[in-house]
Amino acid sequence: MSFPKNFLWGSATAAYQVEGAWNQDGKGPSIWDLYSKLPGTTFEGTNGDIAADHYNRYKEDVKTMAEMGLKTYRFSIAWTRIFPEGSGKINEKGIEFYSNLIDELLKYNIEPMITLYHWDLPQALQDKYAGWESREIIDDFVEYARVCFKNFGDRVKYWIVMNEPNVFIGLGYGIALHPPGLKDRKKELNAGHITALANAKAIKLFREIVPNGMIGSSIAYGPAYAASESEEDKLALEKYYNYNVWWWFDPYFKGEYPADMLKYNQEKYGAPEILDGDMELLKSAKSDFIGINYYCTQMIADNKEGVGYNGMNTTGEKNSQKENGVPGLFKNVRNTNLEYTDWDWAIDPDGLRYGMVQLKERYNLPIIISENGLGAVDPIDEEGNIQDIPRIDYLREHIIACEKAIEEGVDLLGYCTWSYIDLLSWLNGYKKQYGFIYVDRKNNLERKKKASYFWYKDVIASNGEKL
Ligand code: BGP
Repeated sequence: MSFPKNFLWGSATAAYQVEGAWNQDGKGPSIWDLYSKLPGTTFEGTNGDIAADHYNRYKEDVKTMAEMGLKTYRFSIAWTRIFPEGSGKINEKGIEFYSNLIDELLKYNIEPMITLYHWDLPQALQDKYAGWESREIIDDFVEYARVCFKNFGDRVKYWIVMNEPNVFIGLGYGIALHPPGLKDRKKELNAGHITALANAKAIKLFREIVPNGMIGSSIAYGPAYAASESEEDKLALEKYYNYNVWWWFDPYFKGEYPADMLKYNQEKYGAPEILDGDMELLKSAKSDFIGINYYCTQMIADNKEGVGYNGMNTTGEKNSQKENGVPGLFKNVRNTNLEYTDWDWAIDPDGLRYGMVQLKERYNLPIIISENGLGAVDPIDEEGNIQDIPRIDYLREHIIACEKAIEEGVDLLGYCTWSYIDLLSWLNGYKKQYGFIYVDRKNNLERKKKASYFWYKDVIASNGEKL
């Protein structure tokens, strides 16, 4: 069992969650800068104004990445640092920051991996034309992508266009947990389609500007099982996949929608609106890899009784998650075979292996795991050491699952943990930690390496032999 020689052992963050400096050096406000300050939107009113202050401390952070031996660092660019108003005038200070970060990484032979869109839409574009609801965003997004490709494409090979369109559209337009806070299925379907068009256009432009680069998008992936052998549950599972999973992967990686679900959505909601040329555009944009963010699997059951959306555990109180579902199609139930985290996410390493094999069979593309990790409240002992053993156990098991998937023929290019450093969880605050590095929020954001930091260092040094 072994990983390929040039395997990209990595770790990830995202601008809004780690950078802070929310209005420094000409940065414009994003939808999250405003939304997180509305009462009741986030856990205990937390926001990313300061976050881990990575914007001002990136050199210190990159230094510890280098000591760890990290092969790749995945980070996102804040659109509002490059275009404070979303379009129009460029903020040179924003270009300078990411350029310096890239150079700093390359100085230590860490491969930068850029995410172009990790949810922090310029508020100006939300105000101007309702952001992802309007096709006007496509050209503004592609222009932003062009400026990034031009400025950083000489040094950056790996690019992720969108981070989890299924999450930011689903939570933004389906269940009102993210900005713009709507519950409107028709808008959700249309906005989702617009993200796919923007992704495709950006990929096509990328080919012209960064001919030797590699590009894809990352989807939040929740492979699933049927709750029983009954025909009803098996059918519900199929509906779950077409509604929630392939609905997102297919337009991004095959240039089409699952036919039955397209029919269903168009009959029921009159959406997505597909104009002439849309499907040709989707078909013509080829990704180099599929990005997946993997945390857990789902257990799916029939939902004749009509269970709808019943909220999400954002407090870390285990077992507080209620059943959620889409009436008439399926519902998510507890999987009694698995352990759950305090946020009620099923811990299922084998689901990662299984999920990757499924993707290989359906799309036959290389895969990058752009996120995988354990959100937990880490224990600190009397000497102030952070023995985050559950995180080590979680990552070890998932890395073993990667090895197995590789043996089964999956072309896995890299594995990024979420997250490199403790940072803001959008809805769960700073309480839900994911990092290798602890940030002491009571003590000037001082950094401290956790047990998992030293463990992952050995994993990388042994190319996955020493787990
Ligand atoms: C993904 C996001 C990340 C990150 C992660 C953990 O959906 O891409 O930005 O937040 O999930 O999720 P959470 O912070 O909700 O625990």
